[in-house]
Amino acid sequence: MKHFIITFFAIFNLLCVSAQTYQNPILPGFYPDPSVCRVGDDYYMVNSSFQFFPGVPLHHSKDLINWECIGYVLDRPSQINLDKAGYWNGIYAPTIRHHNGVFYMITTNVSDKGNFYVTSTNPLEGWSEPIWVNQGGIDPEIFFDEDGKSYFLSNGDYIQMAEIDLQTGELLTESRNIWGGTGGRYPEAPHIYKKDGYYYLVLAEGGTEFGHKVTIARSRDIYGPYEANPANPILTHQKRWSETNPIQGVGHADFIQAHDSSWWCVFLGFRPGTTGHHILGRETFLAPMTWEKNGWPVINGDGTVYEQMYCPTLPQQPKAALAVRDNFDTPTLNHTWNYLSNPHMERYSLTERKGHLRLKASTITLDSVASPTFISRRQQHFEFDATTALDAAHLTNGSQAGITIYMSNNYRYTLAIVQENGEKSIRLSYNLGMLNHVEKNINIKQNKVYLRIEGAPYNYNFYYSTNGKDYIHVGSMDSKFLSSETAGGFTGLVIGLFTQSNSESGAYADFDWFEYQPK
Ligand code: 6LW
Repeated sequence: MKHFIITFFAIFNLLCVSAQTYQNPILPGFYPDPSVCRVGDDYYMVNSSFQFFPGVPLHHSKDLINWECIGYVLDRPSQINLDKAGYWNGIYAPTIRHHNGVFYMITTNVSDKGNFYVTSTNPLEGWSEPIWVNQGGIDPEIFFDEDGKSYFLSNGDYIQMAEIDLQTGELLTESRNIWGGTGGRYPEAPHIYKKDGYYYLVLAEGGTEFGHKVTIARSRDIYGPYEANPANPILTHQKRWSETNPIQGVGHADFIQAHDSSWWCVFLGFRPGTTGHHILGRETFLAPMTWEKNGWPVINGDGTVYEQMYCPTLPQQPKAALAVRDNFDTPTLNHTWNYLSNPHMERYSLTERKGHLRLKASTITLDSVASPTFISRRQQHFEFDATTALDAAHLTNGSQAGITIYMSNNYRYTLAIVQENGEKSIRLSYNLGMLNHVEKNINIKQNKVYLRIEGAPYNYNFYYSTNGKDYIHVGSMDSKFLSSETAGGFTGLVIGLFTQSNSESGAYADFDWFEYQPK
């Protein structure tokens, strides 16, 4: 019996050690440039958001693995001017920190006055107006030293730093160059951590593509000189053994010591599939870290990470899965949804027809970098069904309403119900840079239609239905033409619902529900 028990526990232990403990990415879909902070055993994470409103999604977790979106940091126009911000512009990489009971979110609006920060004592109650900082570059952070001084860092050709007055945002010293990295292009995403008498300065280098990496240097003086880790880069998939890793382009890391003293880092990466084209944007990943006897950190053993992770974690506290269907019966849209640029809120209504989202068309179309009538959610899975039911009875000639898989004002596939000369049709079209084409037009008599985009591994399939049961295939389109490699930009694909018109004729459509079902 004793032997049996020992054998049983040995096998049990083996199974535990070799069991997968979590899945990367921890935030799938377009969630780039992560930064994380801890308050007791609560973790908060922010990501860049570019031309989308509200700006800077804020997630909360108890275990660093399971996250829930609890709102957005920049949720009112006075904090975020996105005028003409396309998918290369708007809000770049943010940093989040908690210091003396106050949260700081520090970022850049490249479509406005550059670097700024906002503060909050309770993120659920909102954040301050922006405090602008007169230092150029991007990827800013504030480092709070133990002696009470605070420093503002950002990148240029070098990482530059100045002491800052936290109340006013005024720089108290000249900005000085402190480190330029190890020679990779685009030294950026600087973060300083103080540990065992050293200032550790962590950077991203190589640019946010396949050559991306994380490097680190240290100094006993915050201004340097910084000594580079001989083992740099500490995280990269630009290695031969990472050639076939589904995760590529890892970099832009932020470190965090958990409440059980373990160390972790969050960082971005992307999953290009076998075609070398990524469509889900840059996503957020997590890896364990250790500090070695020589005083340098090591990320997941050899600076390589995987989708399936096998390491001890904090006790996990899974979050409830997001509802597949949104019936539009809440007083406000939930946190899944984002607008483009600064939305014209009078064109959106959840109250004028109960249980429906009314989208009122304007002449600002999906081709514009202004704000069309449009709401979107991120594509977070390679395979999914996104379906919506809408009533198009109040379209007018020259207007349309529908669903789109959207990378930018120049790159998207759209399935819409269109009205022209009093006739309605289902129209599938593509916009790929200078290639703009109506692929199919199918006349219909009904006002109530169901539109579906199916995400398949390498393409999208488009369907419509007039009874909600029988879906008719309209066409297929290759997903790689919407990828970041083809379309450019810093974002990822989103699925949007929209209306637009060629005149201000009062056209609108009522969306009854929307479903996003991963497969
Ligand atoms: C981000 C910066 C970057 O701020 O792209 O290429 C910017 N690197 O780190 C947008 O993600």
